Amino acid sequence: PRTVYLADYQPFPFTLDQVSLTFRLAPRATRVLARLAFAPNPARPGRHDLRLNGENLRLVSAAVNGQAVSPAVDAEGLTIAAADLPTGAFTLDTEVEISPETNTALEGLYMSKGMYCTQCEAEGFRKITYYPDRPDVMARFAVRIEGEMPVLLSNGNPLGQGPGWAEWDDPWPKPAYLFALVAGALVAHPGQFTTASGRDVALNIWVRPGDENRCAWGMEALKKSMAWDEDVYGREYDLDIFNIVAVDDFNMGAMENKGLNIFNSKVVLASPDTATDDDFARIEAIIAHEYFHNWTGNRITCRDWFQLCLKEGLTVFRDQQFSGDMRSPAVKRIEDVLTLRARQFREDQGPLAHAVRPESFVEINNFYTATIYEKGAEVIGMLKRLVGDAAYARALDLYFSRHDGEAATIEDWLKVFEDATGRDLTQFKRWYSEAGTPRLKVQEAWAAAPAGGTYTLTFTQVNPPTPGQSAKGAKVIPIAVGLLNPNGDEVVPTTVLEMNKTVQSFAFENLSARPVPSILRGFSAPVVLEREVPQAERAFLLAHDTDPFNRWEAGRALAKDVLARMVTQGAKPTADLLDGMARLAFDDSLDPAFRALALRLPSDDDMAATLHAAGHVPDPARIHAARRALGLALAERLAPGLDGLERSCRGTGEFSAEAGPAGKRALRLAALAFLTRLDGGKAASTAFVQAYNMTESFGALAILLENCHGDQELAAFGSRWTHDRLVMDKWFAVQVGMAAPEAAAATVARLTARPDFDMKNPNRFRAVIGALTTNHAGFHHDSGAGYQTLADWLIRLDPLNPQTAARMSTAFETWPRYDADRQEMIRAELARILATPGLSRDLSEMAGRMLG
Ligand code: DPP
Ligand code: ZN
Repeated sequence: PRTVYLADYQPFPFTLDQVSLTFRLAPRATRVLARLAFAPNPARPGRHDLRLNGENLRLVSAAVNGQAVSPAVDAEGLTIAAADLPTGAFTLDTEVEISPETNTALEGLYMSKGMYCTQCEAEGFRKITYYPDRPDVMARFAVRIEGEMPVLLSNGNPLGQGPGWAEWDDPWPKPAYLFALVAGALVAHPGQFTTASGRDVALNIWVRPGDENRCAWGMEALKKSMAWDEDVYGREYDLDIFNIVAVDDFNMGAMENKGLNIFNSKVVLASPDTATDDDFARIEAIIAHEYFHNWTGNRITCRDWFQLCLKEGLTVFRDQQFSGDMRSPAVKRIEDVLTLRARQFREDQGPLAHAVRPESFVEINNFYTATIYEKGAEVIGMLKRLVGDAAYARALDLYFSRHDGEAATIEDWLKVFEDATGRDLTQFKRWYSEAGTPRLKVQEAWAAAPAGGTYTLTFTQVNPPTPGQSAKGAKVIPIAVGLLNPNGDEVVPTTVLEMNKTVQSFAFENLSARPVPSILRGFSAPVVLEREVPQAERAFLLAHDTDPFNRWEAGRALAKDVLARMVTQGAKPTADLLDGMARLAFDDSLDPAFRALALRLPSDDDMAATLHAAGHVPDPARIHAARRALGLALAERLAPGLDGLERSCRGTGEFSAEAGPAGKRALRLAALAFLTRLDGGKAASTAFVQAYNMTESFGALAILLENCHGDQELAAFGSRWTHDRLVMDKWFAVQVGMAAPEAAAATVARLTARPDFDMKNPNRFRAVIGALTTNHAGFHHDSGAGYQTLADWLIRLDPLNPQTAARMSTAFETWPRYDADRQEMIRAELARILATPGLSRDLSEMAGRMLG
């Protein structure tokens, strides 16, 4: 397979103003008629062949300016020689035939339970018609759909419709990856929004009949997002209609197609009965994310796919800001850092590490990663911290006014900040070009003096090598620091230190006593802090830090220290940790959501990474056992107050998915989990029976299964929800996720043999096989059964859906952490995958990179 390089970028030789498409829908023989109005691109002087992308298309006819032509067709597209083209502007008409019903890759035009839908990002449009399928070709689209379906949707504004047809017109130029079409027997949950400048916008969430009562939350989230983007970024919606469609078979979460967002039904449909609080929060965030793309992604798009973080990093950053504003900024920040460490740090520390803006790829679908998305968002957060809120706002205004309607680059993005602030961002740009997580070592010095002492922090940054990048330069690192007095008072409020050298010192003068530092407040940079901290100091910060993130971080670090010693030395949990956690658990002045997060122990995978970084070879079984033991010790320490805590957090009255009540439910479940360690499952069984929403019902079930109870409840849950595909995904996932280490692979075998396991549905596949990969001790069981099971299923899925198979293969990326036996077993599975005849470009790129 061919490698694509950033350095090879060239503009497309033709401009394309207007696209007219006609779809004649039929499950196995859809006809697509395309009229493309090309003109020579002044940016590429001379005469050029016309090369269009196209895959799995049957060309019926082609004509240039109305004259039939016979282009050269190959497996990846068609070519019309320059000599066969007019010298000026011309029109190309093509007609192709495609088969949506047999399209199991879920890319291009496909069918999901009788409904037609599309997914074109990144390179799916080439499976619909011959086209310059690249984001820097932006055109206006007019679409006519002919088909016997009651609802026929595309991008833009509706032009007209009648029985069996509809026409749409999108006035905003867009790349083909934002094209969408939906046709089906759908019903709308309608809404309405009036923009700041008075434009009335019709809103709809389109679903299959029966799902209408699960749309209200998504609709509210959409309205909140529209208002927030006006208030905070000054961005208004720009069409008369905004449609969202829920689809059951979808590879990703959702897609920001212009005016017609398509969502995996899992991240838009919700009712209190069927969705957990986590689902509600995720739906709110993803609705916002896709809506925000209308400006950051659609109005300003990416010049090429190497710039993917231009839209994704910025849009993730914006959706994180939004969720923080809707909920608790501190809790949201903690959750985002947990995700960053669990997914991005893990990626950055393994064979798949790549830069936020990579320089080459084989299959672009493999680069929709935590690095592009989450680290891409962190880089923007650092930029904002360095320039300040006001300058950030000025820079964004300039970005929108300067680049509206364009396909932009990271250079354009940084230039806007340089012009708005006068700052030189040359060094900062390393965050985009260099992979890897910097390590930040800290040394302290204290010089007492009668008039006031001086406290000096010296930081050393280490930028470890990653595949293909051995030597790296110093990064610009914003380090937010606050200092506390030994009595717990803050003597220096949060100050952002700007580090730009490999070793750098910062002094704080006139202090009355040696302070306790709170470093990297709010997680001000995506780095690993390396500092030997006595447990007593962590306990002090857990009790006194005024920065909620670092307060949580202190507890987290303490728990990791203790767990690491339990694993490596057979140590016992310390009073510092147990007492600190108990104080926090019962401190009613704190936000329940924050307390629930603080009581959550580091995951097995997190501990494996932590131990590996500290020079140990992590043993999954011992980690699992230590984490269980720490859970029990905490339960015993908390025991006197658990019952009361659980009771005081019970809900009363009407269900609300807002952050306040959700936080109480989270704390209640945390208490219930500890109680279950002590009471044989009594309290959790009662909670399961009395649950009046999915959060409590599913939460109690998961707690029971985690503690080897709950057979009866599992059966009851399964029979109650047999006909609900989204809830049944939870039923599948929890069994695998909570299976004992030695039973995980067998649980997968049992569940995949069921008739309702459908590997073609990505949600169901992820519910079962994905849950195996997150059951750390089960996946890494020393029998190798976990590895073998995953490899078997990836090999089976690959011919049907390479994108999802490749994504899930990243479960193997942590192999270098483990012992020689496990390394050998994983590498053998990767080699077996790689040797499979006819393997997709997607999965072979991933397996190859992981093998190194
Ligand atoms: N662009 C989608 C999103 O991240 C994914 N393809 O919103
Ligand atoms: Zn996105």
